[in-house]
Amino acid sequence: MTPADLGRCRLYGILDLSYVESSEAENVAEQMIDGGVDLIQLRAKARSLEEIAKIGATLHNLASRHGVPLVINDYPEIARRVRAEGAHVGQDDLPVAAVREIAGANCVVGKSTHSVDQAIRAFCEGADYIGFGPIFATPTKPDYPPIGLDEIRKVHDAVSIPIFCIGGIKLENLPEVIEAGARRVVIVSGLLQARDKAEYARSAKKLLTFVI
Ligand code: TZP
Ligand code: MG
Repeated sequence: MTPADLGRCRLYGILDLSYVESSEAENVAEQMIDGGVDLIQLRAKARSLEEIAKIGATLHNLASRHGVPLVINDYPEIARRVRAEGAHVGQDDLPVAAVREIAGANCVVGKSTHSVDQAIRAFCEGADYIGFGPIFATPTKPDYPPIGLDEIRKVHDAVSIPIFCIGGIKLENLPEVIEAGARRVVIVSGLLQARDKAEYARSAKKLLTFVI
């Protein structure tokens, strides 16, 4: 995946295994792809490395058949092993250059940021994209205070890599997130808990498609 490909991504779906049984991961990823997510991340906070690598390989197989890039959260070594297109890390993980070294030069590297200052630092560190949030309070990342909508414009003025707003974003509040300046978003629980996940993604994508 090139930076230009990344720039075309609007809807980032995270397959978070705290919402999805491992046995359902492939099926859910298929629904996300059907709904038009531009990127999929595998996020697995309490699973063994072997299990994450196994699911990662299955998802990569599926996603690459559909031309959808796969990103592995937290484990650049697994990103390399399953030939994922991206590796994503947080503030407490290795620096971007070290992640790139492990994941491989062809892997894009994303970083979670929780303030405009952190976003600037991730940009200077060489991240290919950032997550920016939580915008709203969210049970998916409960210990982080929400940033609020007002910072969205500030972060877009401050850094020029793709910014994916994240945290508590649902179909219901997506219009106001876009209105506040977001061009790209990540949706986790809203999508994974939707009765019809493909339709949910499709609706979100439609709202994002017309954003300049
Ligand atoms: N980073 C910042 S907020 C968040 C992460 C991983 C969780 C987003 O999940 P949800 O369910 O869309 O609020
Ligand atoms: Mg991490």
